[in-house]
Amino acid sequence: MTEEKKKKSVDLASMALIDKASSDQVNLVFDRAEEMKPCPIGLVGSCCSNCGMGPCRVPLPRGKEETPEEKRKRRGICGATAETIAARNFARKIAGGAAAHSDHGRAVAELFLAAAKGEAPGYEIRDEQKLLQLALEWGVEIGNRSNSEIATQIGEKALGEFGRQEGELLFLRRAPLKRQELWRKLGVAPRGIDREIVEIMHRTHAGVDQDYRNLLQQGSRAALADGWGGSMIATELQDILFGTPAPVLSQVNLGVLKEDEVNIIIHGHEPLLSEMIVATAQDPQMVELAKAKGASGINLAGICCTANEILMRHGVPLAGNFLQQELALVTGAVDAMVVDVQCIMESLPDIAQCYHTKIITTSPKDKIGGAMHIEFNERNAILSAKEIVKVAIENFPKRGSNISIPKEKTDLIAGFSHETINYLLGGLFRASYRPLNDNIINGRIRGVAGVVGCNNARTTHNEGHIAMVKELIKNDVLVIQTGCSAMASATAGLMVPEAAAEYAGEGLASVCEAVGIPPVLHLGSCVDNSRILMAATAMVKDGGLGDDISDLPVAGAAPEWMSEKAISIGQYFVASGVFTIFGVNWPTTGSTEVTQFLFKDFEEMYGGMWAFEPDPLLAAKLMIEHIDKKRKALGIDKARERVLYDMTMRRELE
Ligand code: NFS
Repeated sequence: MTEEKKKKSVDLASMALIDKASSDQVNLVFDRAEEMKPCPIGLVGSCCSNCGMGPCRVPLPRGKEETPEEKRKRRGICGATAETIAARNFARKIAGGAAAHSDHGRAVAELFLAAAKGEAPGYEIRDEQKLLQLALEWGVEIGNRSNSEIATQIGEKALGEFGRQEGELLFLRRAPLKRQELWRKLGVAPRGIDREIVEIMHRTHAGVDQDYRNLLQQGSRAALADGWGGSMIATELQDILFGTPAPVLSQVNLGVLKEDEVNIIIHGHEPLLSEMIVATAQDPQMVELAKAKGASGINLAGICCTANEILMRHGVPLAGNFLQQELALVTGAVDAMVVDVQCIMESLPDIAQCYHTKIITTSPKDKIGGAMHIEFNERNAILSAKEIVKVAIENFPKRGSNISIPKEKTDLIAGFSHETINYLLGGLFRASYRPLNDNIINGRIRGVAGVVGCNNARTTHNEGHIAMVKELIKNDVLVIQTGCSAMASATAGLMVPEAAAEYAGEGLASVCEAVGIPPVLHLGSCVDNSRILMAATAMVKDGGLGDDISDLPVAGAAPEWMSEKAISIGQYFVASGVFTIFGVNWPTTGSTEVTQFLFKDFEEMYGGMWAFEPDPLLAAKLMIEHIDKKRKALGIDKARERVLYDMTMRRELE
């Protein structure tokens, strides 16, 4: 299928707004993707711009076998081979992704520490139990100490993880023992979070590490520092500070915007300020002010991972995922869009000019030309939040008449933290993963798949996520999700308990019905992929499914990935032992050796490996095959055959 003929989205609300944008003469990400083709050399990792002699291009010769002589000559000016160039580019993507997640983790740790010391008014410890658990885990004395003293020491320890020079990250000890030993043996157990990222930047500088294997191993080390470091710190401390998510009912899609209320969209990633905006929007004074301006209230909605954070903890509805951020403005009904960091399109202020929306940046790390800047000050967060909400309210009367809010909105249940899954499956008195493991062993649940990641304008919005997830649950694979992928499934109605009967295979449906959960569980934002690592570890520890993550009948996927963060996530999934498949395109195909190393050799080293398949149904098939391979190795394949036999027999009887 050619790019031009591809549908832009499978979502009706998005399609209607794409049409509206075209009649409003607004240029969208979808138009830009059509106008600009990807550079075919950069796309496959064969372009190097790491020094001033390049950019050097080292593409594979087209349509013919390369002679050894030609291959020997396929180098950059500095002499770097196509392998080194592809591996350097890949490692730098990991560094970018790990840096983004981890800098988010650092910001949370800094706020956590300030809150513990009483220097961040408005923030307090919401989950005391989790605070104490972490204290026990990290060897922080509890005794008669106050929460504030304990949290101060935890905050200091957490911050120390970023600048740690020696030893290993504290959270590595959470992983199955066998995995920890493997990391040590392979020399990829991360020392400090910042250190591993800096080392990638050093080793990928011209003329440093010129062995692709060695580069990609450092890639694993930095990625593990993300998953078991920066991201896990973000998740854990956010839970302690803002509360650990529990199941909550909400709605998703652009239809959550309201014609008669002040609409504020919170977009970005760190829930630090957005937590305060949620509180401020409920402030009676603010609601009065909104009414004085002719609105009947204040309506908050989220985009991207900030949306997931405030959905998980407060039930704030989701306006949409990455490719819907511009479309939200096209409704003409957004009075302010507040952004912090990551996945924010620079086109927003330009589009906002066609309507009345105020785009408000809040982070000193993320300013955008044409946007208004109200800096978030954690020492006075309530004041920042009030100022922002006021700007939105004042802007409400300026709405034009060119307004169109789509009808589409779908119910979803979110809030499945690792702790909630434990509780829901095991019950209050016996919280454990035992029932999940038992149902995997008896074959009702075939396995578990983590489907995560972004949207990508090079492929039809949401199509890959929804098709893959439906195929997996149809085949009795329980799906756990985060990020924009979770939002895609939610719009398709897959995150309500009723979806089990409609879309899931008989085995999975029977378990979901008994427990009262949807067949697709929303675990949160992209830093919350650390919850997936914890869930996998809990499955190993509960027993019966091998003694390492690589033994589990599980798989991971990002069918519409686009960001460097997704590459970092994929690499830490793989290095943790998970078969991980990406769609859209693959950034190392310019080097057969590098691709082979990631796809094949990694399996021997880590038990998990990368794969690439743009067709979501074929990708789901590969995931199921991997799950079945693991079932067979565990000796539980027969159980499933019996379950299937039962089903067939029942059908014959009917
Ligand atoms: Ni994840 Fe979340 Fe979405 Fe991709 Fe961006 S919002 S951190 S990077 S686009 S899933």
